[in-house]
Amino acid sequence: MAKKTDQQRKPEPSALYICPFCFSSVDLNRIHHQCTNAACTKMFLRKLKESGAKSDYMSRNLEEEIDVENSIFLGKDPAGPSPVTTKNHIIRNQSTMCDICGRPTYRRLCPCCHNPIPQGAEDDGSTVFVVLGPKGVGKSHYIAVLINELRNSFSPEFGATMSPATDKTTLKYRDMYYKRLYEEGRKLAPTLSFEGSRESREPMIYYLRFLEGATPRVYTLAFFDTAGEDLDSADKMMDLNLNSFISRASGIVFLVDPLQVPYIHTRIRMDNKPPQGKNVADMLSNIATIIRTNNCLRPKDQIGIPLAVALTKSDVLMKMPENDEEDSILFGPSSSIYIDRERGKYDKINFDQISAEIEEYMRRAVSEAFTQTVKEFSDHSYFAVSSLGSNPLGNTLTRGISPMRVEDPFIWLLNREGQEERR
Ligand SMILES: Nc1nc2c(ncn2[C@@H]2O[C@H](COP(=O)(O)OP(=O)(O)O)[C@@H](O)[C@H]2O)c(=O)[nH]1
Ligand SMILES: [Mg+2]
Ligand SMILES: [Zn+2]
Ligand SMILES: [Zn+2]
Repeated sequence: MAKKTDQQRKPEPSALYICPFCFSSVDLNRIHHQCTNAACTKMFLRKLKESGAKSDYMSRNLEEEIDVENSIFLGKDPAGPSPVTTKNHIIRNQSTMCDICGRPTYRRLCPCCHNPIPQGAEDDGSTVFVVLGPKGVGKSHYIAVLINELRNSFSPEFGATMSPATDKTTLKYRDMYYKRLYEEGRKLAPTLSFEGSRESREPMIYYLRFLEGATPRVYTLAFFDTAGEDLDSADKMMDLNLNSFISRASGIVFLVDPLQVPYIHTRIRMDNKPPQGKNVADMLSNIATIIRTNNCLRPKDQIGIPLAVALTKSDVLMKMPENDEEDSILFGPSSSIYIDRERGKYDKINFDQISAEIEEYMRRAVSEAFTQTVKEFSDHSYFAVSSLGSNPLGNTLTRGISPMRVEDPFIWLLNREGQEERR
């Protein structure tokens, strides 16, 4: 069947794709497919039944076949009472043609977890960005606001579109973040540890498509909202399999909460300060160790994954100082964070200026050990962000949500070396 061979899009042999859902390294020549022809599953099940052979895919419901791989990925027993089932027949023989109706299939699946592989994966791969930081640093609020900003502000500005990869992402974002924050105007609740909740392990995945220019690009953004305590030790990260996620990331946003930094904590005057936090240099150092171990680097080797270090809750550092002590830890009126970046392009000058200022600020206020650890990442930059724009006093966000510079780290990450500038 010469026709069939023509239809098969043969990716380069080296076209390995990191699945952002299960972090498997996938050979794009050996993936699974799904047929969108609604009749195929029924036909497949009928054939199975008629043959009398025992099959792992046979469900009680003759409309849907069992998705063994996705069941296992979600921690469900495929042979148990409630496996994951699908109305769309899955083809596991690497062919791009449906083995039931013979038509080409357009839906590509990761062979390990059966989550989708987007068009363009062979050219652009998956660009998995992770947001990390200790408990209470503001990760959940940052992710929630960032997704909203990327969709509604960044995308129109840069000629991109951002869409959720799966319905699960849509639901998770809406139910766990958007509703509470934007509709009910309440703060988010603390995130559960992965040890306790398996479902939460699944990241929210979005496709960011830049359609303009000669070569349209698609980035896969994976937002993985960890509970800070999961990052407390290298052992724990290994246990929870966070290590492969972090080690294979295309970029890391490491968040630092100024209010948890002892030097700032003791000097700033404000209500409801969070308690002082653990040493952030140790935490970043744990992350560096994990990456080196996983990527077979030696202890002194520099790490190639771009690292954006972002100071969260910057709104608290933008007030008028009440005394000299406070003056020493606040951003003065001449701070570069007040200078707007130029819209619609990567404003390198603006980012470099801010980075230099925040690095010096962190060297002084956090520690020299911290800024030294940051230098173990060959490509790094510093940022200051605020997700809410003001300090919430109770659980209700009475002053609304007015984010500041949350998208900066992403604009920087999307413009790393080897990546063409967007405009
Ligand atoms: N002032 C200020 N406080 C924030 C901001 N974002 C988060 N917070 C506060 O930090 C707390 C912890 O945030 P959360 O996102 O749950 O932290 P996580 O544990 O890292 O996920 C929130 O309950 C807020 O009180 C911000 O942009 N500005
Ligand atoms: Mg959280
Ligand atoms: Zn079919
Ligand atoms: Zn997968």
